[in-house]
Amino acid sequence: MQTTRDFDAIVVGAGIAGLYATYRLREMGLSFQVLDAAPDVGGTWYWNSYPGARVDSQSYVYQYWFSDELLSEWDWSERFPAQPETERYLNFVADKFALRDHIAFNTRVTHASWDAAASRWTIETDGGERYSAKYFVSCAGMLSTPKVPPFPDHEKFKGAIAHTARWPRGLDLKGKRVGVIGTGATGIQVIQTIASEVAELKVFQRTAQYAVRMNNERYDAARFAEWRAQYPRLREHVHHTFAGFDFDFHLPSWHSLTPAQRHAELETLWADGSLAMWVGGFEETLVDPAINEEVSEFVRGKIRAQIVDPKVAEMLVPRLYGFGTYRVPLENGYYEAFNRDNVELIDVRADPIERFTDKGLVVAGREFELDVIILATGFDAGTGALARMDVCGRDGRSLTELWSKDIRSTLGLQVHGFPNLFTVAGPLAPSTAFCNMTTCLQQQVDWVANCITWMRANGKSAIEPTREREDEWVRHHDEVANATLLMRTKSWYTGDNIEGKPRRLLSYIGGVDNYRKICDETQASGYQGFMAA
Ligand code: NA7
Repeated sequence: MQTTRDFDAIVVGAGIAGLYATYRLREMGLSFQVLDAAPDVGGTWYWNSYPGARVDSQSYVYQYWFSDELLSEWDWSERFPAQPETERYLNFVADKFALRDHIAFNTRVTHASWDAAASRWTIETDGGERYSAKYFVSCAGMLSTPKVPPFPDHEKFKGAIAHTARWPRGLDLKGKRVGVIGTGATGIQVIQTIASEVAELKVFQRTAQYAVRMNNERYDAARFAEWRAQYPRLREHVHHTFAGFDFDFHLPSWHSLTPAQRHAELETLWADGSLAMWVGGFEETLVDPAINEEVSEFVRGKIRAQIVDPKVAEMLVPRLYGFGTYRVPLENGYYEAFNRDNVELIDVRADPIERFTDKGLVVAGREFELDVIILATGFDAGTGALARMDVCGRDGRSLTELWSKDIRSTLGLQVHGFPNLFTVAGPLAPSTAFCNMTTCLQQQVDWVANCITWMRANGKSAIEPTREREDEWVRHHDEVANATLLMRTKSWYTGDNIEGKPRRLLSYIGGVDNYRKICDETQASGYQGFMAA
């Protein structure tokens, strides 16, 4: 007979959030088990090992703050570190704090159900293990379920097909004929990195992007020491900005400046070469269509200036949506890659990819012969990972079914009808898209850990938001979202990249500072709006 192992908590995921949850739960003296489908720690930074993968947050704010010793021991080598360095960092943290002992790798959750009589979750895995736990903490990531478009005759292709989010380590692209499908933040990083090493690169673009030129910098010990000296300020400050970075919307109102002054401010933002161009300049860019169009035109000019062939330039200039209403990628040589003779841009908006063949793929009747097809086609964001776990809450309600009709949550942290399920980086929190991830993930894990501590101190065995509180949060979330231009654009932000997914801005856009205050108030009020028994 199958045995069930009992714990206080089951944590899913050993990425940035999961590792921190492991640390916190152990400090609290809980018995727990962490489960991760990957063979090692890292989450996003394990799976996305494609060429050119890099953090778009400044390294000095993309890290853990919980240990002074850790902060004093780890030096970042760049302003925007590449994937191998970030993965090394997470391994360093896991080893330093002996976190691996708590993690079962190569283990995927296949089912979880709430037993109301026992006030416990039963959790099953693909290896046939069965666990029982009071608390079910998902740290499964908001961009962790790859989207693989159903291209006809996919299986016929005789070369290699690689999704960026399941990158086969060791895949050698040198001298190969490579096709990249997708030009989001990921595709851009791949394309600019491999263009000079492959024989031929065919880029299949459906939607052009407003990519901002990254201003990366290598840090030597002296330069990095300047940042380390700022850690006490930074660790506090990131929780008080709009998007969890060191910068914030800081400019005066657009209309209070002359056109020349605005232009000068945009040039300064551009020169900074970071996401400050997006969530650190003029706040009105995200809400006022006329201002947004002016900023968009400024960025279009920057893009055009980098491309030699005017026809190619016009293909790469976005027009269908405004700047910042879709995740702004940072680039380092992306546009210049299209000036190379071995790189060709193919528009697949008017003429979508028809099918794969044994030799490559077909667009508008033309067959492109390829050795490798790279799918940089994104994710089922926000809800994908949890929706695939077959989570059944109170009275047998299914989270998968709920979210297939209406994506709801309370603060992105809990869902009505699912007691003791904690959804770190769940939908309707800033962490899906509008946050420097380490800021929000640590804040959310802290919220969960504090909630469990409170439950234990107050003899509560189950907690969940009331229906009314959830309605209120969803209403507030929608009000804030609808006041922005984001809802006008179709992308993974709104669930539009996945057929049949209900449309809602997946990420809370009321600001990290504001969100944190609401979370803190909820905690300070003794979880008002939540039922705890
Ligand atoms: P994204 O931003 O969702 O980009 C996916 C890209 O793939 C995008 O250009 C899509 O075009 C394209 N795509 C998806 N399906 C197809 C089909 N069927 N045909 C052609 N092109 C297609 O994912 P990323 O991985 O780049 O980035 C996700 C986040 O990770 C990023 O925002 C960062 O926060 C980190 P579309 O735009 O749908 O026309």
